[in-house]
Amino acid sequence: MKYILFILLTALAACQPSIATNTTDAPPPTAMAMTDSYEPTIPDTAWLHGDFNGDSIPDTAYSILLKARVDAETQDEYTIRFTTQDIPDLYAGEGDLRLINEGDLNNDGRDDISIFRKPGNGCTYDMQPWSFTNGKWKAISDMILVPTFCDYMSDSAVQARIVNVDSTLFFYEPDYNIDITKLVRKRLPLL
Ligand SMILES: [Ca+2]
Ligand SMILES: [Ca+2]
Repeated sequence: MKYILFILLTALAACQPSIATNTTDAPPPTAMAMTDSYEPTIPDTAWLHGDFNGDSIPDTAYSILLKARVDAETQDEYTIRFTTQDIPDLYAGEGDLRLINEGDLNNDGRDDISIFRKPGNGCTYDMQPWSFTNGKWKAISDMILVPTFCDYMSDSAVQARIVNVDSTLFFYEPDYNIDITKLVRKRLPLL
């Protein structure tokens, strides 16, 4: 009986109309696979001490990889986490980063943090100072651009880009009008 059933199924299969396939139009399976290759890099970062909530107890900030880059055209995505539980994450966005303790930029008695981020292309980093205010992270100013001309900048050199002079905040940028090897001081655009 099983043998007869097998014969019938085989005959039925043989009678099925053949399905025309056009293999020239169909993308090969490997077309969906990523073909870009890249070398993973170690982030500039990643941890920082300070008293960010003003309770006189030292806090530690450290970067956490939220989402890894998927190819050479994208960047890793990070958030900043804190050892102190009542300080929420500070979302950092995409790009390898370094954390800078700016001291107290906005005169509220708490240390403030600048996030110094590596660009996807080129050598112009971006930088933005943040303050922990009323239980939330608040940007102190707009993001500023920091052209590095592809030279390494020390932590102290990065920190010196934003300064508090008599309770007024300034930032330094290359003098694009006269001599880009020199820095000029400008008012920091506060938010
Ligand atoms: Ca603290
Ligand atoms: Ca502050």
